[in-house]
Amino acid sequence: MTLEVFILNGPNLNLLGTREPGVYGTLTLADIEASCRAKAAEVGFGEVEFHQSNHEGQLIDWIHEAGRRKAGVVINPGAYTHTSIALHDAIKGTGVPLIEVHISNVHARESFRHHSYVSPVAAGVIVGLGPRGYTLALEALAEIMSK
Ligand code: CA2
Repeated sequence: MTLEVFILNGPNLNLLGTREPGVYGTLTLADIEASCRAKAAEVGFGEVEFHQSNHEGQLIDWIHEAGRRKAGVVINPGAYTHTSIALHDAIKGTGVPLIEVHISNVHARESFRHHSYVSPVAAGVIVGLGPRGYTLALEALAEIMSK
């Protein structure tokens, strides 16, 4: 069976590489997509859907689609991490295997970034390792999904 992964990015992550390099580094989302596609192929994913949206409902629709297709999900939910019960419910309701990624160390930042609605329904969380978090998440997800 072909392993499939959805790599989802939430609000403002389309701005990566253009501002706040001290917090988010200099790589663009297109750079991250390229390294994710290479890593996904290396660890055995036959299909990759890579998306970004500034809209909560669109992210939820992609999680539902991943669920229907029995795909795994790597998600950086951006600020929706800290606000979205709807995202929590979508992940719980579909049962998708999911890894949450944050480029910055949210725990070393403002207190409003310390709580995540996604973490309790994620298989794992990678925080503060920069864009490398995405490829580490793909390695872990491939292992989880092949069990
Ligand atoms: O560290 C992360 O990956 C975050 O998910 C990024 C979100 C933030 O709200 C989370 O607390 C942590 C923000 C993404 C905004 O990205 C920008 C990139 C460049 C310039 C401005 C924003």
